[in-house]
Amino acid sequence: MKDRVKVVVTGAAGQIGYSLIPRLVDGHTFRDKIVDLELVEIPQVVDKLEGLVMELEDSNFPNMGNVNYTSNFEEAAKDADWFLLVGSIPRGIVFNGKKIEERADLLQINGGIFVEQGQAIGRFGKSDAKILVVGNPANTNALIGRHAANNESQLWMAMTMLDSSRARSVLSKKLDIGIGEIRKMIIWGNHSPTMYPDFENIIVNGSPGKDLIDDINWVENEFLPVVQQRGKAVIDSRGASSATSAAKAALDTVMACERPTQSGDCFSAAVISDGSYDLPEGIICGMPLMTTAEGKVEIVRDITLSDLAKEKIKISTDELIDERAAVEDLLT
Ligand code: NAX
Repeated sequence: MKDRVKVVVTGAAGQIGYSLIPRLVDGHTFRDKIVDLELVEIPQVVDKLEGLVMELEDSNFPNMGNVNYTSNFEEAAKDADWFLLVGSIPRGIVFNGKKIEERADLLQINGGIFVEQGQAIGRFGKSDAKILVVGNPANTNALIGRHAANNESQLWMAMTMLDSSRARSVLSKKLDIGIGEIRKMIIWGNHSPTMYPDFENIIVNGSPGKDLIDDINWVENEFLPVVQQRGKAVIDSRGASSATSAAKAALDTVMACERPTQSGDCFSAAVISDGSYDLPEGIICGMPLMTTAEGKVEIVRDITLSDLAKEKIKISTDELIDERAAVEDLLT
């Protein structure tokens, strides 16, 4: 009998969901495991998921198991292995009669959602469940969810893989090499324009790649701003935020956790900081991670940070500390 994995996806009727969900059951992400899906939406939207389920059925994915859709997160959470928390309330919409413009309001509203979802995950999710928060502000949402879950054996992550993919794309053009030749593209800090893509620790074709760049003006004036502002550039052009690339990044994160990391490599996601690299403790911070042969995700602890890197990372961790302060009432 084939192994099964149960995956909960929130925001399932959104644009990332549409690109993400079919690829969870295509036999690649979870290889030959049978994938049971719980698709979660808010009550106003949940019925739309009937159409998505029809499409999934019509796609004849051989590894698709049971597919359910619901607005009841607690029900969905029961015995789940993976939670992809994509759903959140975006800036600019009217919520309870008020237009949500301020970051503080955004943090509070989404924070409330993540308290409820976190409590349910802590109580009903598998003890070794992995949780990937995509919905913004992702790091602080993950912090709130993790606190509410109060279940140390579960792993909470916020997604920085898309930032890492964007950085690899820019570097591959600069160095005129294939994407696959660049490894160890670490994103430090917050998933926001303050994040720090660590060009100094990349590995190119198995060797340190920093000297291949050797152009600090390009780093400061092109690489960092292009990567940090890429999300905005996509919105300005498309009139909507990144969707297919965000879905791919979520799948890449899942696969990075599901397969052992090759020796000398790492992947990017934000996890609870434990003081490694002198980062402030108790924030969900982008860091280098690896998955062991036993399937445990750990922080990689042997990266060297330059003074330049430390200075840039501090800007991002200061922002995370400010965000934490804005939701302090949700963390008590
Ligand atoms: P959409 O607005 O298309 O979809 C979001 C969906 O979430 C909606 O259908 C909404 O009804 C649902 N939702 C809201 N609250 C919910 C709740 N409590 N439970 C279940 N569902 C709920 O947004 P989409 O483009 O799919 O983006 C989703 C989130 O990803 C946004 O917060 C966006 O900012 C964030 N992103 C994060 C990225 C990252 O790298 N971490 C990159 C892409 C993206 O910007």
